This record gives sequence, C-alpha cells and structure tokens, in this order.
Amino acid sequence: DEKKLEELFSQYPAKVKRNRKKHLIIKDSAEARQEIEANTRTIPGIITNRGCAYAGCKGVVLGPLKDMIHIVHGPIGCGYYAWLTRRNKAESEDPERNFLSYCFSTDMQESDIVFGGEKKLAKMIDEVMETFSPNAITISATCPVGLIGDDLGAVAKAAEEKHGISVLSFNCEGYKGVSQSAGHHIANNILMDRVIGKGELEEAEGKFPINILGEYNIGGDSWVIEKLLEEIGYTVISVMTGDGSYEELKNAHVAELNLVQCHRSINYIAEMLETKYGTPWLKVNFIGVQGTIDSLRNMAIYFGDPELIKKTEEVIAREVAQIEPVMEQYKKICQGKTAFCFVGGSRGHHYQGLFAELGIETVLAGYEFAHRDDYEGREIIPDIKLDADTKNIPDLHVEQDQRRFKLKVSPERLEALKKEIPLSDYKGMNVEMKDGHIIVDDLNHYETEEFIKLLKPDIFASGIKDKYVVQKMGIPAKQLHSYDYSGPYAGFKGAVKFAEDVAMGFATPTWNFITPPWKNKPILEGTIEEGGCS
Ligand code: CFM
Ligand code: HCA
Repeated sequence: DEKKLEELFSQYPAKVKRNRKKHLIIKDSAEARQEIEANTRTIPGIITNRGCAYAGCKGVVLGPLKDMIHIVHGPIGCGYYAWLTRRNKAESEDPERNFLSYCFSTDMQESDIVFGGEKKLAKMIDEVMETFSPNAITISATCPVGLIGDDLGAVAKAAEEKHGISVLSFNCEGYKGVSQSAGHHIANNILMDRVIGKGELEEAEGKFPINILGEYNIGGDSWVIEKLLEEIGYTVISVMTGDGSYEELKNAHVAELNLVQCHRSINYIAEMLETKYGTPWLKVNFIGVQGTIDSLRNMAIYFGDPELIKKTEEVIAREVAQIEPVMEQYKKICQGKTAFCFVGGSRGHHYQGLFAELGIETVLAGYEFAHRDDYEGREIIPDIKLDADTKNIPDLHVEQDQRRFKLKVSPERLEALKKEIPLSDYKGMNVEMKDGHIIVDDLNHYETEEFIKLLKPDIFASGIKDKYVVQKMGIPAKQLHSYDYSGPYAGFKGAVKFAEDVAMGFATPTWNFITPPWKNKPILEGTIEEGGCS
C-alpha cells in the first residue's frame, strides 16, 4: 500500500524519489487512465537491467538473421556480449550458409581509436568475403565508433561496390537512445529501406501468405508457431527475425497479413509495411493456451475462409485435448502462487496469461524499456511527448509502392474487422492487470529487493542480471529472456514445457537449503545489560 511505498522510496534523494514515483503505478480501475513515465533516461548510478541501443539493434533484431554476417565494429567486449547470448536458434538447408554461431568483431585497439578504424573495418569485410562469401553483411557500431567519427556508411558503400553484395551499416552506438528500444528502431528503418521488398516475387506461392514479425525464436518458439500455422494452411513468407534470413526478408512484401508478436521491437516495420504495400497487421500473442487460441481464431477471421476456419478449430481442439491433462498436473503445484514478471518490452505482459492459466497471479510487472503505449494502450500514442532522446532516431518516411501496393481487404471490411480483432492495435499491460497490483517501469535492483521483501512473491520472472540475487533471497527465479536454456514456451506444447519448468522450480528441494535474509535476521534487536534489557 501507499505507506509502504513511501517508505521504500524514502531511501532515495528527493529528486530521484520524484523521478521514480512517475515510473510506478498501483493499478486502480476506478481511474480513467493511469499515466506512467517510460522510455526516459535511467538515473545514473541506479542498477538497471536495461541494455543499450547496440544490444537492441545487433543483439535483438539483426542477430538472428542467419544468412548474413553481422560485423560488430568496436572493441571485442561488445562483440562477445552479443554472441549467441540470446539463445535464438536457427537451421539452414545449407549449414554452410548459417553463420549464427560465429562472432565477428573488428576488435578495435587503442591505436584504432586514436587513428580511426575504417581501414580495419574495410579489411575485415574483405576477409569475410574471402572466407564466407555471404549474400549480405551488416555492420553495427558500438559507442567508440560514434565518438571517433568512423564513417560506416562510406566503408559500407565502398565495400558494396567492390564485392557486389549488400553491406548495411547501422549507427546503433550504445548511447544512441535510453535503452535497447532505440536500437530496434534503427534496425527496423534500415531493414525496411534496404532489404524488405528487394526480392523479385510479385505474388506468394501458397495460400494465406503471412509474415511473423517480432518473433525471435528464443528456445525454438517460432518453430512451434510456424508448425502450427503451416498445419492449418498458412504459408509463412518470413519470420522477423527468428530463424530468419535476408533472402526471405526480401520477399516479405508478398504477404497478405503481418502478424505482430513483439510489438515493442517491430511495430515500426508493421506500420511501414501497411503504408507501403497495404498489408494490415494483426497483434498476436502465442504465449499461453488462450493467447494461442485467440491468435489463431483472429487470423482465421481475417482471412474468412471456411476451410481455414474449420481446420483452425480442429487443430485447437486436438492440441487442447492433448495438453489439458498434463497441464492439470502442474496446475496442482502452481495454484494460488504469486509472481513478479519483469521483462524487456513485451514479455512482461505476454507471460501473465500463461501464469494465470497455471493459477499464478502476477502481483508486480513491468518492462525494462517499453514505451507508454505498451503500458497504456496504443491509443495514447498521439499524447506521448517526444523528448530529445527519442527524436534522435529519425522516422523513416515511406510511401505507397506504386507498383506493389495492393489493398488486401476492402476498406469497409477492414473497418468492420477492426471492431472484431486487434488489427493495427494492442492493449497495454495496465489494462489487463488487477486492481492493487503494481506496475513498475525500469525496475532497478534496490526496488527489486525491497518489493520482494514487501510482497514475498513465489516466483520472479526476469533475466540474468537479477536472477541470482533473487534466488539467494529464497525465491525461485525464471529467466524469461533465455528461458534458462529451456523452452520452447510458445503455443500449446510450449505452454506445457513452461508449466513443467515452473512447477519444477517450486518443487525442487533446493529451497530447503536457503534461508531468506528476513528469516535469519532478528525482528527485534537489542543488547542485554546487567540488571535487565535495553
Ligand atoms: Fe521483444 Fe524480445 Fe521482449 Fe525485446 Fe529483449 Fe528478448 Fe525481452 Mo530480452 S524483442 S521486447 S529487446 S520480446 S532480448 S526476444 S527477451 S528484453 S521482453
Ligand atoms: C539484451 C538481451 C537480453 C538480455 C537478457 C537478460 C536477452 O537486452 O541485450 O538480461 O537476461 O534477452 O538476451 O534481453
């Protein structure tokens, strides 16, 4: 409650307290709208879980594209940081064209910082061409590159002329924004400008062609989703970017519908595809049984084909019948427990439904770097104040492609559909959380510890940076970024895997060997003196 929150914040200097209070809401549905501050700078010195623009660009959006070589221009640490740490999986028909397990960095040294790193970068591209001969290359800038002013664009252009392939450069220096989110935007702009639509296809070769946007195949999630969709009858043109490829992305313009799983990282492309090619986008969430059912049904409604609708229902019925008895077993272990769910930009919301299906209530949730619309819903976008940090990333201006723009459904039908299914829309996390529960933006380590002491959750879902602190406090911690190297968690079968992992987290006897700090600290403290206590 309010008093306890005051106490928690009272440890902060006044200015910090004022700032942090704006990033926190106690859900109260009696209020018409609860505004939250988001996508603003983290206070220096606070231990945040956020990453940088480079992480969002190279690590998240570009990294999974398996047939490109992703060069990190900078000192080795940043390159190593992005090397397979996100556990997105990829398979290629030709294993020689899957470069995902490599780590390419220019390994800048002090002399490169002093005298410039462009030559070294150009040489690296030559070596990459000689050894791997990929169809396309990306170059991502890390902080020092921007500081010393290396011209990535010029190096990339010269390399394109020399080698005759696409070399895309990304000025995603870590400091380019307040978090990973800036990097998503930078990556989206260039993929849209330089890759999507460059393919030769004019029409899809298959029925119900779709793209899956914002699905990164962590732990194999997109494989589960693709399998389901293909069985129902859809043709998956491209996945952005899990197990994705440059070659597929080039033809993404032929899809009739774009699905958006992680809206935070990719809504820019979804919108631009609609403007340029007339392809509507549908918000989906394949995390959780009900989320998956709803997403499949909404897709079927969009296409409106009786056979497709029938097949959708058949697959749903079969999958649900298969998983229900198993889920029931795990529910018995999970029922009545509470969770904190703090993840980057969309999973903090997406996993709440799956937790609820197991009988686990999310009492605190938040995002590292989401924007206000991810909390409050898309309709508030016009009200968002653009600060200098956001303005740093230019919006790419796209126009209708005169040749390829095609209305996929009539404007009247689109309007009618929008009333029925989430086309061009997503609700925020705030809307769906229960009264009294807490929503925190950019939760930091001090607040993590204090909220744990206050609310004593049964499980804390977040990432590697806080996992071990949380576990040492006696609380099971579940990584929702890397899935603790388990998964997949998407779709029907994924829900069962998640249930199994979470139940295992509760049931393990390990917790008997840990005493949380508040259990071995005396509640009253004092010293015994002669003649009595003081
Ligand atoms: Fe989207 Fe993601 Fe997420 Fe994200 Fe990320 Fe991620 Fe994440 Mo880690 S794209 S916003 S920048 S769902 S890497 S696959 S798990 S913080 S909640
Ligand atoms: C990133 C990547 C990350 C980090 C995960 C974590 C991921 O933000 O740069 O903190 O556990 O999912 O790999 O979000």
